[in-house]
This record gives sequence, structure tokens and C-alpha cells, in this order.
Amino acid sequence: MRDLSYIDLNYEPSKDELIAEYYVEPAKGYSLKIAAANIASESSIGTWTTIKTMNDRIAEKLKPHVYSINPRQKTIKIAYAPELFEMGNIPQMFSSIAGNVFGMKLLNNLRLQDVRVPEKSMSKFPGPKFGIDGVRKITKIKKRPLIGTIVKPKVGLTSAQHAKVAYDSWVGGLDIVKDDENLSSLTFNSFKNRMKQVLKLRDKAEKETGNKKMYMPNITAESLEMLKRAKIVDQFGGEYVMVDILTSGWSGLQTVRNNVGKVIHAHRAMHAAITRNPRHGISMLTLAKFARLAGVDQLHIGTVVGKMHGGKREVINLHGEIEDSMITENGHILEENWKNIKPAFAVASGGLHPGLIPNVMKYLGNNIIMQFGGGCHGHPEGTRKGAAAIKQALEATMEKTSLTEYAKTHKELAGAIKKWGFSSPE
Ligand code: CAP
Ligand code: MG
Repeated sequence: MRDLSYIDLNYEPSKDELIAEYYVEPAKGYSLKIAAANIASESSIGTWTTIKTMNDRIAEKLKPHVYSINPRQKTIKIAYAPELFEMGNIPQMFSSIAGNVFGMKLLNNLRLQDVRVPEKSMSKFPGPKFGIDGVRKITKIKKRPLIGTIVKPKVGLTSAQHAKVAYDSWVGGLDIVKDDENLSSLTFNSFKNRMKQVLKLRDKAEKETGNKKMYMPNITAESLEMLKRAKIVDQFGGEYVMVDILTSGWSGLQTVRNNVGKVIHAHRAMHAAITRNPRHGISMLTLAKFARLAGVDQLHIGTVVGKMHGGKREVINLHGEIEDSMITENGHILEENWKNIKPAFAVASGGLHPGLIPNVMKYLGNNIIMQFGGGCHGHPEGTRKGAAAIKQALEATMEKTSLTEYAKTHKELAGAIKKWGFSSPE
């Protein structure tokens, strides 16, 4: 299709239009302009040839405008009329701007870098039910980051063993315990039995420590089954649900947000299949924005210093130069000020250990949740001491004392530093 009428470089987008920014590598023989026109067409009302069923009213009202082409950065920006979308229906919106376009032959690579959803349409999205303030109210933790663990091994423990690890983590000093992304309801650790045992020991840990303790059970499953599992969480007094938002899909997430009144912890398992290639796919920034609109209260965004892919460029850009940064000058993207949409917690997880806490907080600030799996249960003296070492490292960082100094009087932290030092894992 070589209809260049989608291109209008003098066009001024209105604030009510949705803006999509793409990185584009056309295939041999195609210009960036032709590629841009085809992306605009295929993501809206067009197809590979002119059609007799098209009419002026549709073209006038719904035809998007490619209003920016940057050959140096190979990026384009397209303005879409809001009527093209059923605002609030995230699957439909992705089927438009993140659908067929990725498969077109005339493109070698395409990456959806960023999306601006018009403020006027934000009211069509629920956003987080609790957000940062609501979670801080529930947890009674006013300013500092929240610290938690993922029960390890990921799967394999019985419900009783799982509950014991959770209990040790809480009494050791952690605020939060969560299931791993691949733990659901398994023969040796059924969902219902796990809820019963873990939440009973949560109550015990709260009594013994006098502190509020949270458990984030993974309800990821078929959508209606997720609602059933959320009811089981409620039956045993749980306040949280965890959802693998990409593997269960936007529909699954929206079903949970619209029907479950619990704090939603969003795991992004599978994201790297979509976000990792800087030339093809969808940026984590785009996924994070829609996750917040859909209503997650907490979302994994990376650590910069941990084991997962995603260095400064992906997770941080203090000056907003690079396109798909998760951090703006006013904090991380999930706490940016949006009309009617509450800010959400960023979750830093993946290869973290106490020695890395000062760095993570330097990059990501205090409105974060730091999660430690191996960095807790891998402590030389086990889970309870591992939890204590994490709490001590956080205390030291909050009072601006070096970890080395603090470790002189806190042996759990000393043990962690002896094993892992201050460096990032392989
Ligand atoms: C971390 C983790 C998380 C990752 C997810 C894991 O465990 O439980 O799933 O952090 O990555 O299974 O690897 P460790 P991301 O603390 O033992 O590394 O947060 O980047 O989405
Ligand atoms: Mg995990």
C-alpha cells in the first residue's frame, strides 16, 4: 500500500488524540515514509489495497495522522482519533496499535516505544484501587520502601513447608511474602490449603511482631477461576492477590480489577519476550502505562543492578532524553501525576541482596517494594537471618549509614555481605 495520505508532517495533534511512538526499520526497497503510512493504515482503518467500501466520513473521522518522522532515530509518531478505540478495552486498543503491524513484510523491525493516552479518556480506566497511598495505609508503612521475599524454591514445597518459610520471613523482619510466578495450585501444594496455612501463620507473625504482615498469593489461572481463588483469599483474610498480567492477558487482569477488591500485585513474567529487543516488540514503558490504567497497585519494573536484563537505559533516564525510560524527573513512571489515576508502587526484584539496597534506592527512590528470593533464603544462616539482614540494610540506608559500618554491630547483615558483597549477581 503506497497511500501517503496518512502522512501529514504539519499536523498538530489535539490533546484528545492517542499518540503512539514507534521505532521503525523498513524492509529493503521501502522508505521510512511508506513504512509509516502502512503502520498508520494497518493499525486503524486500512489494508493492503484501496477498498470500495471505504467512505469519506470514515476516512475523515478515523484516519490517523503520521505527524512526525525522525530518520535519525528511525522513529515516527502517529496521532489517532479517540473514536478508533473503545477506551478502557485494553485488548482492543492493543489489537489496533500493537496488532498486525508487527507482522508486515515491508518492515524488518518495529517497536512500540511509548503511548500517550489522552487525559480525557483516562476516566474510562479504573486505575489502581489502592495505589501507593492505599497500600501504605494498609501496611502502616509511611515513608520507607517495603521489603519482601518470594518463597523459594519457586515450586516444590508443600503448603505446610511454604507457610513455614513465609512465617520465618515475617518474624525475621520482612513486610511481605509472595508466591513465585509459576506457583498456582499444584498436587503437592494446592491453592486452598496454602491459603489456609500461610494466612494462619501470617496472623501469628503479626501477633508476635506487632507489625502488619502481607501475603501476595498468585491467583493466575483462567479468568473465572481467578475470581474463585480471590474468594478463597478473602475467606482466609488475605488482602492481596498476585496476577501474572502478561501470561493471563489484559482481559484476565481487567476481569480481576473489575471484580476483586483486593490489592493487585502485578508480575510481568514473559515481558522480556516482548520488551527485551530494543528494535522489535513493545517497550516496558508502554506495558507499565497500560498496567497502571488497568488498575494494578504494584508492578515489577526491574532493578538496574539485579540479575535481570534491563540496565539504566531501560529502567532509568533521569533527564528523559531516551524514549522509553521508566523513570522521569519526578520519580518512576508509575508514580507520575495522572488525572483520576492513582500512582502505583514500583517493584524491584530479581537477584537482589542486602548489599544492593543502597543502589536500588538511589536509582528508584522510596516508593518501591524490594523483593528478595535468593537474597533472603540464600543467607548463610537461612531465611530468618536472611530477612533480618535485609531489614538491617534498609535501616542503615534510611539513616544514611554505610552498610559496612552497620554490619559491625549487626551480624546478620555481616553474614550477607560476606556471602554476596555489594556487587550485582551474574
Ligand atoms: C526473583 C523472582 C522474580 C523476578 C522477576 C524470580 O527471585 O522471583 O520472578 O524478579 O523479574 O523468580 O526470578 P530472586 P522482574 O530474588 O531469587 O532473583 O522483576 O524483572 O520482572
Ligand atoms: Mg519469580
